Amino acid sequence: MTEFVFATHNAGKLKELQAMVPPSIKLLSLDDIGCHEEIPETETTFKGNALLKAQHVQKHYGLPCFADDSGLEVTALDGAPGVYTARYAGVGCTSDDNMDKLLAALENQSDRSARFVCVIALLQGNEAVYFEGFCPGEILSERQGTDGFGYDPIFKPNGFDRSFAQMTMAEKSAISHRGKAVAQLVAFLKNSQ
Ligand code: ITT
Repeated sequence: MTEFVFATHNAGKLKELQAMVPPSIKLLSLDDIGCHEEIPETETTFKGNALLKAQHVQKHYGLPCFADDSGLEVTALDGAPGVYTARYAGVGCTSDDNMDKLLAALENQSDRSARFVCVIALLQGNEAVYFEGFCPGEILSERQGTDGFGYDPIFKPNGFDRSFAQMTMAEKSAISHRGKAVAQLVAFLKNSQ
């Protein structure tokens, strides 16, 4: 059994990760280790911010750790909101505020293509190993479904006629940016045992 902290304050991400990792990997949440502070995300890349989150836990709690930084890149917005996806509508905003802002920004836009990106940084001593996953799709013109978290109700992955919020967690994870990144992480951990 290997124990890792998954450095996120996002309950939706944690729930997905817990369902994805095999029983041989025990995941500890930030709550489990008593880390309640906000971890600064001051970098301009997903990789940089994933590393900051993992390093924070290693430095202050001395535990094996990985972190995910993720977001939405919208073609018509030149890749925005990107690393600012969580706070697109401002610091302290809700997912509903974010979705409203994105729907307004894409009003009358014919190109609604976008992709979700997820980068996981796994710390091994002072070295970081990165795993990346993408999920191409489009931004719907209105919310569909209520499951999931974040922008799930307005994101429809390519090849499906449902939003992420209309899928079960297992269906979403099989094709999602996070599911793809985690599959690589799990394979890496198995090979390095
Ligand atoms: P942590 O930093 O504590 O992990 P966070 O929510 O701030 O939590 P990010 O900085 O990685 O996480 O922001 C990513 C945002 O992108 C997240 O808040 C969601 O709004 C959105 N997002 C990422 N993955 C998503 C998914 O699978 N479904 C819907 N929205 C997602």
